[in-house]
Amino acid sequence: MALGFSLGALTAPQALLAATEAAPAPTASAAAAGSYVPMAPTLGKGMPVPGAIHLQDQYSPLGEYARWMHNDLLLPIITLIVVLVFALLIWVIIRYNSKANPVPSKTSHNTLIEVIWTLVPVLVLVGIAVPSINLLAKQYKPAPANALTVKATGNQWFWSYSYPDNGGFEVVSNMLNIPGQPVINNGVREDGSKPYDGPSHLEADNRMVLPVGEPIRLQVTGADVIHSFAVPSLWFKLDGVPGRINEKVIFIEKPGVYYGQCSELCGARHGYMPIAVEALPRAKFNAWVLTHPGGVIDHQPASASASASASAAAPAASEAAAAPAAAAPAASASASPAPKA
Ligand SMILES: [Cu+2]
Repeated sequence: MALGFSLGALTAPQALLAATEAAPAPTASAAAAGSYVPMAPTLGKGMPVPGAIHLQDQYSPLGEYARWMHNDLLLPIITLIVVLVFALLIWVIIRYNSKANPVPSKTSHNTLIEVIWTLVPVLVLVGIAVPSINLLAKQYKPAPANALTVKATGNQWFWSYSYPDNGGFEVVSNMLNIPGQPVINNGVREDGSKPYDGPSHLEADNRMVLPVGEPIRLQVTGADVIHSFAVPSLWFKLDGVPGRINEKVIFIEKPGVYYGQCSELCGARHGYMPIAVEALPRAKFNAWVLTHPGGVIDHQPASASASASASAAAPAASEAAAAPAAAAPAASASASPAPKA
């Protein structure tokens, strides 16, 4: 940010020009804001599929690493060990039973064999521990200071999502009603009544919308009892504990809709608090933010773009120039310290 401001001072005349050009942006962004339509999910992506027995396809770097570790490291090692132990057992049963081997050997020590059966398991455990501890450490790595913060609160029995960096608005997310069944939660309409609805029991009336391609600081808490925010395809699970905030980075590589559920038994309707995460490119995320009353791009009010001072507008103006794809909504964020286009 400091660099941004010093750059801004150097490029002040262009920044003024850019700020002038950005002036009509609120109207443009308002139009863009009105154009938000929820994304239709891709069948089988970010959701469970019938008959599947392994981890869901992963859409975050940590998830891909963990999936590699499970599929290509742990499963082969486990399979080899099971096959080896089973073969040894069969061999002992057949070759050394009392009929086949009436006079048993009196051997009580064999140094070579003892060294092997101590060393090999140690090496196997070290081989598993290195990537395992590496994954654990990566999962605890905090978000960068300028990362977008989003907060998920578990309630009996729905999720609410607030966006403190975007004006503090809150999205209440209820499960859609199950077709042909009485209203079981607080759902406002039936699943399948809109073309973009996902699977029943997993789709929500208002999704958690996040930008793709950037680390997001996701904070999780509980309003009443312990809940757990879990989205398998994004390799994210974190308990929401009343009176405390847990946080972890969520990073989504590709746009899409990703589903999860509360994963801590939290009461009678625990099974009816799904999580629907819609990941959008930054510009579309910004447009979605502006559909909410009081919604602002990152920390700065959208209306400040017209009146922002040249120095404050400079960082965003230079960012906007560097990223034409950011379009109108990002331009209206002129005073934002770090709009991540
Ligand atoms: Cu819950």
